[in-house]
Amino acid sequence: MKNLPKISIIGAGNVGATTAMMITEAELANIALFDVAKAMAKAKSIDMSHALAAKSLNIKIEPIDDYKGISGSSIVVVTAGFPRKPGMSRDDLLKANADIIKSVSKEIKKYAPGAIVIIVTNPLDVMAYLSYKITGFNHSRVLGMAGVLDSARLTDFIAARLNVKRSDIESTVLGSHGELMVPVYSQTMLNNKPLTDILQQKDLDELSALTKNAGAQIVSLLGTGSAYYGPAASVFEMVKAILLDNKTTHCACSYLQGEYGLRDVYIGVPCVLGKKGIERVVELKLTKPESDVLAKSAESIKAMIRKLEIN
Ligand code: TXD
Repeated sequence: MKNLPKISIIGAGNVGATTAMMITEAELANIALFDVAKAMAKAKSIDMSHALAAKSLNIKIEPIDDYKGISGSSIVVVTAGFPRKPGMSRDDLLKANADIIKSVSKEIKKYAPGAIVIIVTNPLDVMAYLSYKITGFNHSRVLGMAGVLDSARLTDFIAARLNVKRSDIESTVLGSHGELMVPVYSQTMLNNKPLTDILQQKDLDELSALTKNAGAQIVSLLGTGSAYYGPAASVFEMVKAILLDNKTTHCACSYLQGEYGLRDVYIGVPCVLGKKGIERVVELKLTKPESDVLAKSAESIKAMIRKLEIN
């Protein structure tokens, strides 16, 4: 097997397993896969190993039975938890998933103290904060995935709307992963031209509504479970930037210490990703309405954090 970095994925459900497949297909890292449903994690690992064999790839996916198996990981991706059911908001998952994130974070602290942690479990911003508190890791090593996905969704809607290439678009979506996400059109570019110069406010509002509703639309169409190809591809992009030390900018859920006028909260902002995890937060110039929504978004995250009584 190839001598590559090790990534552990906690939660071998839809997002976790799809992420494992994408990372190994790209020959980025060997994977250790853990789930409370141990037989399921084992079954998926075996099946994915067969897929890798079919593609003649010498990458390892191994199921692990306990948390000792995560030791030596460069990155731990946490997707363990319950997904939304139709009609549920991301916040409805708060208490149930907080218990899971608490216990998983304790194990990461114990067995992978040098790892970078990428939280995926919803409600994302709150779970990232909780993991930061429980692991006690430097905030640069605990981040959440949502902005890459929300930006990708916006990109897809813009490309369809304007009939242009996705690769010519660079979207920026900040804020919480939910109703209060903040698409920043002054910083969303089509061939380096801001979208505010291309579309009317009414069109931009429509794009925002589509982006905000994208997750719920998939939940309601699926009937059980929530989106996973888009989420897994978004985790993959973050993992790649970190492992390859790309120092590229991605919207990610990061701890803020005064940036954007916000403090002691995890929220989606543009971040430079590299081998340290979040190398730095990029401060964009926002319009007053944009920064107002961002502040509101931070308030709603803080209100949920208070409900958990972490400190
Ligand atoms: O943008 C984003 N951040 C998101 C977040 C996009 C998509 C999904 N989002 C959230 O990720 C979703 O709302 C859930 O909270 C998680 C995982 O979503 P997924 O679709 O992968 O859910 P599954 O398929 O139900 O998988 C979750 C797995 C499942 O196999 C459980 O057995 C396992 O988590 N699980 C655990 N594993 C380890 N340890 C514990 N304690 C545990 N509890 C459940």
